[in-house]
Amino acid sequence: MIETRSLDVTAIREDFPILDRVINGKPLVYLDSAATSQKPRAVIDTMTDYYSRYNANPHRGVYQISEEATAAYESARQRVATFINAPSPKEIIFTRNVTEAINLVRYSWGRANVHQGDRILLTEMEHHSNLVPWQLLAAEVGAELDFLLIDDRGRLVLDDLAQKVAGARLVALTHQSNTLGTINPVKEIARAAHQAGALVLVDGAQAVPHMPVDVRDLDVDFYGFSGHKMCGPTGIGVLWARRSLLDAMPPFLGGGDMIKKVTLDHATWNDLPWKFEAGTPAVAEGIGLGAAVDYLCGIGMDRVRAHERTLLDYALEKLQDVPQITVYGPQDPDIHGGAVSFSLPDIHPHDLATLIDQEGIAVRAGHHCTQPLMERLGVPATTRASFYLYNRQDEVDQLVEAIVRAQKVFA
Ligand code: C6P
Repeated sequence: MIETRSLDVTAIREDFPILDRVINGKPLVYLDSAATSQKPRAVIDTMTDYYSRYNANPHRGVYQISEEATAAYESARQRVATFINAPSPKEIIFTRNVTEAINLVRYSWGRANVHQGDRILLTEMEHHSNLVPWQLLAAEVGAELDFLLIDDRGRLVLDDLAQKVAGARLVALTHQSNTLGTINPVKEIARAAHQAGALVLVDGAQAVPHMPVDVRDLDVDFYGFSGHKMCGPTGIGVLWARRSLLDAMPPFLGGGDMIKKVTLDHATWNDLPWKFEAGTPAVAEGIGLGAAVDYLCGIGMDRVRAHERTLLDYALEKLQDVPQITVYGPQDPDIHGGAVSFSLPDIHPHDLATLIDQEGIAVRAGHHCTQPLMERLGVPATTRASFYLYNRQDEVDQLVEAIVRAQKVFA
């Protein structure tokens, strides 16, 4: 039996009120944190406190509660910067989610810097959020897309990395695959990309919630993630980018707060980061994200990663016991984060997920917004279980038992 002594999961679970829910007569087993994580009371209370005591439009009022809202929102930005070791909070742009962060780069940097005949290098395992924006940009400016392929264990094939990055304008890749769980060697790829003169954008949606991320150490150029997958609220995400890039980039959306001076026919831009934040921001959500960062820091991201690694290792071992199962992604837990996809012959993933739900266990079934990857795996969909800091080893056992019971229903 593998133990996860380093994290006090019993105490952590008390922080998450939703884990008291009973579903279909059974305690909720939540194994869909890759879709969205649950929220600790600290985050819920922080947002309630904002709405109850100092709800106001930030950056605009000279009165006390507006100043309080501004201070709390900007303090959240500072904590987010520290969390990913960004050199400055001015490089932290709040967006709605990682999808918007990537689209911001597409519209602002992409339109100004990617031209006809240029190449953008992606991977076969990208979420649609880090594929479709580049398809749209390529179609608009006449650029080309190229892809790093994966091997049969869901690892990027890097034998031809030097050839593929040569002449590329941008390399855009996920840090951790939401479907396969693969943790990609971002640092190595960034080094090769920079040597070839390409910039590097990383989709960190599945990495920042689950492992320590240091954008300076990774030495990438753009890094995006979503608050709702890291114990924070929906409606808030982050784009980090190098200061020099942000300074040179034109604004994304136009409107209030992103300007310095406006005349009838002209406008000048606000300082960073507000140049990229038009309109009233998601104040409660930003403050909530700050509370989520505090919560995760209090636990320690290295411990979160170690806990998930242990659960994943255990899950990979236990899933082997299920007859005829196909488990996707690397078998090495060092390069496999806390999400595991699998399929069974003759049971559609949706049917499997529905039967598992009858036991109170929430897993996701579908293409996970990675349709080209499904094509590569040769399946229309998979069932996916994803773990977080509040999951216990016995929940993995319950999942495996539920899968075996579902198999009997279809036998
Ligand atoms: N993946 C999943 O169940 P947004 O919607 O912008 O917060 O996140 C998009 C996104 C981008 N990249 C990766 C690697 C992701 O995993 C996600 C979200 C969820 O896998 C919902 S499809």
